[in-house]
Amino acid sequence: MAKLFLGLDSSTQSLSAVVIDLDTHKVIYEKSLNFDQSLPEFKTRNGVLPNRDPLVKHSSPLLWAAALDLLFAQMKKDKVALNKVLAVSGSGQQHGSVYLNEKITEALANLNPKKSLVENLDGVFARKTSPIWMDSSTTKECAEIRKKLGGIKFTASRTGSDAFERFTGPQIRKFYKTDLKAYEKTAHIALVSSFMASLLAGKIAPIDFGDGAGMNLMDIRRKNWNHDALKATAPSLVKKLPPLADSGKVIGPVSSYFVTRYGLNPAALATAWTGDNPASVIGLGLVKPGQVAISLGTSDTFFGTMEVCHTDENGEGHVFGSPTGGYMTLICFKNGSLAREKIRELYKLSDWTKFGELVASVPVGNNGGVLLPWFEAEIVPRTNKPGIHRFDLDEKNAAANCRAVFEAQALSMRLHSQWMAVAPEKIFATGGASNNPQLLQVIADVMNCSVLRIEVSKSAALGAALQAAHGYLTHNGKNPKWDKLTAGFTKPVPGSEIRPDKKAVKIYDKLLEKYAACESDAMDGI
Ligand code: XUL
Repeated sequence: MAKLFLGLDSSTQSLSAVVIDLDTHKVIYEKSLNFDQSLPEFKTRNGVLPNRDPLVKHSSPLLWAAALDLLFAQMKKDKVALNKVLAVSGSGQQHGSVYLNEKITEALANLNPKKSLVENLDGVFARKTSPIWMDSSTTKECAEIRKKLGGIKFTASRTGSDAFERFTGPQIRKFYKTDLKAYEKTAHIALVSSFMASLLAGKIAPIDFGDGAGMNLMDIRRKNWNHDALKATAPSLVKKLPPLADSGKVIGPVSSYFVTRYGLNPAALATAWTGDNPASVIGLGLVKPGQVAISLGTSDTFFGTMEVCHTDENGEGHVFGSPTGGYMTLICFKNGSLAREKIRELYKLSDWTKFGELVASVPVGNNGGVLLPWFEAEIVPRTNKPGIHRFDLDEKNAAANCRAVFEAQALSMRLHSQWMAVAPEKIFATGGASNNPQLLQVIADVMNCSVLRIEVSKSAALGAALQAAHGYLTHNGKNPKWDKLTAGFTKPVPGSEIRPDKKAVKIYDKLLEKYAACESDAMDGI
């Protein structure tokens, strides 16, 4: 008999579903729903609401709820055997927060299947919009929290990360400071992940250790709310937060809303969701310490698993709880595909093949030319002032600028991942830009290790489905092993291994120093 598990991923631009069959270890269904296209009435652009302030990036929690209805309707239409699903889990874009008033508990318990989720949620929000991870408007609040916690090093060693603009704590503090009345009316604060899990479970869901670590509020080692951090953030905060829990922990049966409306198995279990990055760790099969992956998407992320908690003294990288029990590290470079695409646009290149040809036409190391492509405020290195900085690089030379954006991104990855003290043996590359061989070659040469492509278009949703399976089995007294559970779902693309070139490695070892100096120079000037 099929053993089906459903994983959902509520990301910045889309909601995705992956259904796996644990009997055959196969993905049997995948679907993605783009917010801008499927729900234009919410008026988002790339999943974000327009705002005059370029540092403010919000989205709408109702949009995410509407997308959940649409995706379930689509699964029903596509005849997915929802009646055979044993458990549902999910992941969400990290850090984003949802502010709910005291009506939410009752609304969740009584979701009326004759109405849409949007109608059911009428009047439950204490704040209409949700700040998301792209928001960088809380520099002041970060400084206040960091100061109260004793500086960068201590903030990072307690909460897993320094105070970051997009992290939930600083966002909550800004809300408390700028709209005290609405803050006081807030009975529950959820993350995107726990908000979506609450809809599925029909009750307030816990926040898991993976996503909870992205708030600057959780004690990273003890995995409970840190009272100093709560105090430094806003008053009465502990009352507004749900409990913390293991990723994938069973909350209870799914809400009857999804059973009646879409035919979901009434015995299906709703489990705690996690963040998209922790979920991707599972989806990419990084279940053993020391395994590293890079996800080349809108932003680029560099992450891996870690047994013992080790935090970044400089406060650039993050440590989150891993759904596999230990820890995961993450460094997020905001200007990933965003910068690559901007350079492509700037030099009017019709496609990536042409871009790649130009990259290949310039010698490794770009004759010492360095570009800092911070089209948007950058997370690593941290700067709130977008800007394009060129060193020994002619703006008019399209080929050199194409090569420079790839080299800058790889060098930045190397420079800013040193604190992890993990020399990766192999890097698994995923995400849209991972099918760009020139980019992967630059990364292999800069990092001095092989890069292999993994083709999982929906690694977070797949990770979420596997998390549902793990939660279900654990709940039923089994002791599932992550390596066995994930086996077969993610394999490197045959023949995709790109090995480092010894000569290039040497050139980049040297260029790294210059790159680091250029970064400090640019940061000083900001
Ligand atoms: C991680 C981060 C992003 C979002 C993207 O810290 O901000 O990777 O999780 O959804």
